[in-house]
Amino acid sequence: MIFKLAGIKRVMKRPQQRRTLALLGALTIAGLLNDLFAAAVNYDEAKVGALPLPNVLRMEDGQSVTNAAIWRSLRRPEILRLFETQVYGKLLPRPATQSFRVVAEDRTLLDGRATRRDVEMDITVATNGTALKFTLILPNHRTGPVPVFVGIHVFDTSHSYPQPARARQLPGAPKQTDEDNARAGRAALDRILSRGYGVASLNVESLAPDSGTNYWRGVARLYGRTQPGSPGAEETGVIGIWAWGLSRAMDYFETTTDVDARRVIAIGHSRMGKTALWAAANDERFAAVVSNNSGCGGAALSKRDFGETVAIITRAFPHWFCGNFSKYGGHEELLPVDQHELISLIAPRPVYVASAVDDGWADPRGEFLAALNAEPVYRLLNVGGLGVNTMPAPDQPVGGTISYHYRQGQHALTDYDWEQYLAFADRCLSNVKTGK
Ligand code: GTR
Repeated sequence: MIFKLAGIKRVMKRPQQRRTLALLGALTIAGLLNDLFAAAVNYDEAKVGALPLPNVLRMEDGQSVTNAAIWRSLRRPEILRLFETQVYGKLLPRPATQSFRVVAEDRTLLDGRATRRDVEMDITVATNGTALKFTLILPNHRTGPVPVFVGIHVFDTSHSYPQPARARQLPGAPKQTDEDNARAGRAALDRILSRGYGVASLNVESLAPDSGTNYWRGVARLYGRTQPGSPGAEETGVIGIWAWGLSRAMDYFETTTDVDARRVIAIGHSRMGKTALWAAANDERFAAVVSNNSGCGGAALSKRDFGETVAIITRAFPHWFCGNFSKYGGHEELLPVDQHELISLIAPRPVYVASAVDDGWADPRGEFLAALNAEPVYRLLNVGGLGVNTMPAPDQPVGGTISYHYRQGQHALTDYDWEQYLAFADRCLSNVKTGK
């Protein structure tokens, strides 16, 4: 033993070997942690569990919701309140003072077929202020106000060719050059604009940076947060702040004659899909919403143990939610609300939920089931719903006022997705009264 210890000590004296041992130790610990973590993620449908979902049409006190009036006056506010107190935190109030400035406008985008407009929103709360930034791209062939898709980071606003459909690259795939990206960006934009839609993207930096230590330096600071730290029990998390930002963009759309504010669709991929759903649940000015691969905390049911769970997401991203949400990690049976009820808050407005085959992390079946279980509210409000009971095969879009598809491929917002969303928008916005 003494000999062994002496041997190790001798080795530890040599810097190169010391580093190697430290690295091996770190790798083993990281490996063990990875294995533990991987073991904790379930991808087996047989092991999902059978936690019952809250009945969207039954009040907490057991009363049935039998008509639209009870839904509107009692049950909808009750569900909204549960999401505010247990999942996302209550949205911040609208700022007392806000104004908009067009800081740049380029009418020559896409060989003159489009206009790019960079807007800053000056916001003041008490004596503190900040400027939120977003970029709006409009088709130049418009004859009146256009419908618009709006989301957070729907495209990279710093790029000269915003890329609304850039798919995430598979590891090992040939690296995309700037030129490839520019080409993909142009094609996607062309598709959206030639169909008569505008598209707008907000930046998170001045709204709420996506960081547990820095998120509070955005708008939260104006509303009283003075230091880092995870959101308190019912305090607005970052998803709530981002959703609030989408409503500020909507405020701008109401002031500009180029956008038809009655035909604005909130859209988001992944964490921004969660955001789009929560924004539209709160702000009924959004005519419709698209959730692309939004997963846990978005369209996927929390009470299913498949892919990312409440425990995993609140550990990795505690700043996204109000503090209370983390209590339900591993105790989902206690959660008084689930994500089908988030979708029900959108009713009677159209909603599109989309999943991808290679995106088990986001639990495609959980996303489909949330859409399906929101349907009773859509039916109560006489606007139809999903129209199917079983999950469709890949690349077979289904639905009506609630629409759904399960696309081949990975976690991304792709050309295929945009094609479906444009058809959905054409279909469902044609009934909305247009114009200003
Ligand atoms: C993941 C997170 C998901 C999803 C995704 C994304 O790390 O676990 O909930 O939001 O990020 O936004 O791309």
